[in-house]
Amino acid sequence: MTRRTILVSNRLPVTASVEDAVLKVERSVGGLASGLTGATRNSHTVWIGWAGPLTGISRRQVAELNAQLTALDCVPVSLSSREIREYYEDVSNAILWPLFHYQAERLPPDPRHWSTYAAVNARFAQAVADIWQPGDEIWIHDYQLLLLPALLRRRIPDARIGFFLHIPFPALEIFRILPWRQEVLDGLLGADLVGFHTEGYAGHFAAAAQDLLGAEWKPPYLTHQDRDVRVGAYPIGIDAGRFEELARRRGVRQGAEALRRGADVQVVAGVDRLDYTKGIPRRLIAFERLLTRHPELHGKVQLVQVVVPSRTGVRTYREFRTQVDAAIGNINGAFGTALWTPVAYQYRSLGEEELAALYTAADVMLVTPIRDGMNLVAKEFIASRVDDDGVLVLSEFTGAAAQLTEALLVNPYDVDGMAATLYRALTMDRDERKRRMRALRGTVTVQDATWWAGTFLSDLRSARRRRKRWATASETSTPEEVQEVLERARSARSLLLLLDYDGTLVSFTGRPDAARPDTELLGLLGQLAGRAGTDVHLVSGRSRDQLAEWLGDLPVALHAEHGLWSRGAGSDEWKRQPAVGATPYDELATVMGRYAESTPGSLVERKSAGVAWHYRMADAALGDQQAERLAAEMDDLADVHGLDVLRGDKVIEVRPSGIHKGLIVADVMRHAVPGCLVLALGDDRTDEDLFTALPPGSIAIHVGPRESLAPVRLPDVATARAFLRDLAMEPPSA
Ligand code: ADQ
Repeated sequence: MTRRTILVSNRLPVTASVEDAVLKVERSVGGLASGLTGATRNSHTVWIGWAGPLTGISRRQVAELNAQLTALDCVPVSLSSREIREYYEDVSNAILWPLFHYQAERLPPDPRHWSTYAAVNARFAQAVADIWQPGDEIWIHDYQLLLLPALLRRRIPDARIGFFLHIPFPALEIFRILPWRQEVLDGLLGADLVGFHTEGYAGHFAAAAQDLLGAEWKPPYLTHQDRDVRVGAYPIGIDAGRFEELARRRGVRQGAEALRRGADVQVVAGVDRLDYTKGIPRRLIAFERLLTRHPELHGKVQLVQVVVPSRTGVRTYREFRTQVDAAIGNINGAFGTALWTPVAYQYRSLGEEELAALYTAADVMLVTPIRDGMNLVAKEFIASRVDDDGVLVLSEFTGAAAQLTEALLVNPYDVDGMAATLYRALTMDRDERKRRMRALRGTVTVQDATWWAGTFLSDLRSARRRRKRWATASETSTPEEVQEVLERARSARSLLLLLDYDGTLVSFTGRPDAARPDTELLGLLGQLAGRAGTDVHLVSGRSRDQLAEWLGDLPVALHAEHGLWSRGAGSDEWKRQPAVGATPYDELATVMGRYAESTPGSLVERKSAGVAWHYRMADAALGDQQAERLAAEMDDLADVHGLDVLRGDKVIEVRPSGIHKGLIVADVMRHAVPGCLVLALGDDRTDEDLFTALPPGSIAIHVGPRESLAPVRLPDVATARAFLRDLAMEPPSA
């Protein structure tokens, strides 16, 4: 049976209309839908949600609608108009939406109708349970369905359930305001994976679960009531290829020309849903400030502000519209001339070509929400700029700001600053514009909708199911599972391999220096490093000298002493991990020196990270006694300097604390191609640190019989090498 992905969201992704008494239902395109098309190639997607208000539809047409929805793999959940008012407008849009966007003062004085919200969530649970079959995975979306994961967990304990929040998850002090905060946390913790746009939101959620429920947080898992819930950041992407294609169309290019009306006027664009979170009023003040400060720009710049009507059923949204209309009227009244309208305002939804024309016409795109989960407009603008030009001015309070760091970031509450940044954007030289836009395009085109959905679903499939469940030796992965991983790795556009050495690539030998790489291994590593789009990193506990001697001629990056030292592929220069504190060598050596002098046969060894005192050759009783005293003395020093005191076999070693293989991951990722797939292989306890530090969507493979948190397991070194050989070889042509 093929696996199905059941998507659940408030609205179905369809647009229904009745034209000339004929009912038309079309699947609407959007980030989620297009991302899934790419990410679920081997599974089948079913969508559950509300079909929309469809007022005036006849009874016959309702039956027709249902038939058409079925043909599109959509399952409608019907909601009464009272339910829509109370669940959707009163709770979702008038309580959860403002609060999660830090607008606590917009909450109604007496928040009500939670029971309707809960009842509608239960209705959705019923609809999902009705169609769920073993093997199906469930992916729930957004703030209207916060209770659904737990409701479903109770009905179908075995289901794989993922949840993604499209809006911010606020800081604890804001979230605590919600009268139903406990219910919301309990609801979300019914999932196996809870995803957010940014690490910041994920951290807020974890903090709330710890503080309000007493959950335990060991990233990436929250543990509560004996269940593990994976939590992570999955920044949503867009169908970038679609916008590139639109931007190249002739009609779009002509539309852009018409908007620019000659080269003399610079176009500043704003495109938003009409929502108080999008920061339109402050943006308008900033534009006005620009015109006041720079009279030379009069007649030379125009703000094209397009606003799509939204939530017209909610009172505050209607009031907000009046406010925006008035502000625009004031600017045009104060500055406009017969030949120049400073703000061209359109209150309507644009077609995709019109939208692409505006994006490509804009010299500057102003995206200045006071809070925004991600903001897709910023990404659509970037994807449309096939000319590598245009400047993005972006609010630091959007999720996008965490990703689009080459934009000009602004604090939308600092109106003066925003006006100054807008001026900077309008006067930026061509080289800087292009350099920034090229970098932005790299992010948006790689971390696109397919990447987003693929990463989320892959983590959902591999999320840990039971508390502290360590896979045992008998549970090696099936050939199908290994094949699936291999396919994923093969089809990744860029691949980053993090490989442990001893026990993973070579078997253990009696003497450590006998584990020298054989010709076959050297050939295999060379082949992997030569594979298109592939970077190979060796991460080992061995010393720099040993790794350099054995593997230094290969084009692979080396990480020695559990990540304390790193050198790039093809470089001879080792760099010390900056996160690890300095070693107070002299102080340690002085203290240990005293012990060496008073304990005949013992000696002090200075290592690259620490200092060790060896007493194997000393009198056994005296050595043990001295070791006790030295260790106690070192414990005091350790507290002061942040050191670890390791009591080994006839040796006391002291080194900076916090050295582990996971340390290198952040550093390696900073230099990696955005969106690359990370695949790590390791065999022992030190590799578990590496696995835990991997970014979301990575693949961790454990080699050998030990226990491990890695979801994929290979029995031994020979199988690990065979796996890497398969990866290095071109896939057999179909
Ligand atoms: P939204 O709040 O709706 O989404 P956003 O991400 O900007 O905000 O998406 C708006 C969409 O509407 C864009 O695709 C844009 O093209 C379109 N749009 C806006 N104005 C338009 C107009 N005048 N005509 C036609 N189309 C228009 C929520 C969260 C966001 C998060 C998304 C996805 O609030 O933070 O990025 O979900 O997770």
